[in-house]
Amino acid sequence: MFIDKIKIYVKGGDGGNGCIAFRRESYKPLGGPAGGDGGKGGDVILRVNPKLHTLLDLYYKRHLKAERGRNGEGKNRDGRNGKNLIVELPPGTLVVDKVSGEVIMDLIEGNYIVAHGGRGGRGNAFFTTPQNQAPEICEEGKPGEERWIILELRLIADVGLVGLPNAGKSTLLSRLTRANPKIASYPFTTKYPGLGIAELSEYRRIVLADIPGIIEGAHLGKGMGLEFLRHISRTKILIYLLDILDNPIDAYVTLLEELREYNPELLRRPGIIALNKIDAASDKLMKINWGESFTDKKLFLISAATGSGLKELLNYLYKLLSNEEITNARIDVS
Ligand SMILES: Nc1nc2c(ncn2[C@@H]2O[C@H](COP(=O)(O)OP(=O)(O)OP(=O)(O)O)[C@@H](O)[C@H]2O)c(=O)[nH]1
Ligand SMILES: [Mg+2]
Repeated sequence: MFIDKIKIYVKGGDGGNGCIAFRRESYKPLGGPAGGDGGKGGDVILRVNPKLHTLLDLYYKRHLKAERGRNGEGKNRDGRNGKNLIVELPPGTLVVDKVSGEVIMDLIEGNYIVAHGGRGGRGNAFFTTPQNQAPEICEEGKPGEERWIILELRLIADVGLVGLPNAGKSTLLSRLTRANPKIASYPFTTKYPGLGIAELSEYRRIVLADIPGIIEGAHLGKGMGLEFLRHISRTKILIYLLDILDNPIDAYVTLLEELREYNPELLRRPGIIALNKIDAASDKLMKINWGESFTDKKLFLISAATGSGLKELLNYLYKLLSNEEITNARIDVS
């Protein structure tokens, strides 16, 4: 199961209560106040784990509470702090407040405290003053913060593959990377986005994202819809992958229309066009001057099946990616 959006409840631990106590010592008629402070409640901490690629773990556990602080005790013993609860998430998880709809955090790396534990209450020892040597007051611990949040995964890839079903997106991914996506001659073979890493050399690598096929009307929910497009919302480059055997010009127009419906910004993203399956194309098809039809982007003729044209494609992608003006789109955190 691939889970890429989930609603969870998080709560920091409550603070422990302070304590009212007095020292009893045999050689002193009256001991001083000796109530310890309550411990602080644990925080709920979101932590990025680059090895994770789905939110699946959270699917089974959607209420997450950190430990409460222990109460203070006599003999000035402070209560132990509650343990933090660490929630591991894949890189690229967007954290949204459910109530306000506000983006709290775009988790790319590191940690983030999403619900603070409550402060511990102070024991009566704290309230001793020259005027009041035996205070009979203490504080209760503060409750931990609680909130509902929505976690939304957006894969972080350099290049996103967009195309109609059966264009050969998964075949291309499997050819360029070690990823092993399902490939078949029926539409919508790919149901979930997947990533692969193309290694050009030791230091030159490109992360590619394969997503489900897009059809006309996808923005109205047809086929697999367009929800998964959020996974390419961060990519720096799009490859429009078109089946040369199956009206590539119409396919391209459909793709542009659907992407525009989803987010017009995607159309401004640097892109290239790859006409796929040239191994199976007739001489007639191969003689067409495709460059005249696709003038807005650089065009490649390739075969994901035989590998023809892929070296040039990768090198060009790498050159584009090295251009510093192109950076991963980050999500605005307001
Ligand atoms: N002859 C030929 N067939 C190819 C080539 N690339 C892919 N195919 C075939 O096209 C069919 C669809 O390939 P997929 O890689 O599953 O296509 P997809 O774009 O991922 O399709 P969806 O996941 O359904 O959107 C499969 O039968 C592949 O074997 C190619 O370069 N040449
Ligand atoms: Mg596929």
